[in-house]
Amino acid sequence: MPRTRALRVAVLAASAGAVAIGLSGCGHGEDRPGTTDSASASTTRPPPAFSPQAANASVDAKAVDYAYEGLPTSVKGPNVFFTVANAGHTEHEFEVVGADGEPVGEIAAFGVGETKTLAVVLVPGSYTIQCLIKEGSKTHAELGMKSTLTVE
Ligand SMILES: [Cu+2]
Repeated sequence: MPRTRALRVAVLAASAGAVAIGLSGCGHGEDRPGTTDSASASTTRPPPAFSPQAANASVDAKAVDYAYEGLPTSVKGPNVFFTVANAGHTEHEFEVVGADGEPVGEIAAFGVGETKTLAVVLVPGSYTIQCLIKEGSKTHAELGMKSTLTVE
């Protein structure tokens, strides 16, 4: 009998807590761990600058030996979401460099057959996309793996 009553009280407290937050200490306590869990889960994931849904432009490209295929010459900014597949026979990277020569975003070296994404906020202007991995004494960029992208 006491066991049944205790269970019923717990169920009532749980449903009360779910409907009206802060009515009892129990309801409040139940609400907090959920909030904390979701907050810590999102901070442990690598945070992109924005979600693919929030992109102004989505660009699908391929990295081959030694060029980028499928890159447009201009895109709408500022939120540009790149998806890059390595369709070559060696590692490649995808570095976005501003007109001032400063890198603004990068997909670090990734292997054959891999596909990586990069969410980057680009102000209007001209950008260079390049791969600086070396093949002998030359970089892939010097071998042709370099593109210009205008962000509108
Ligand atoms: Cu490369």
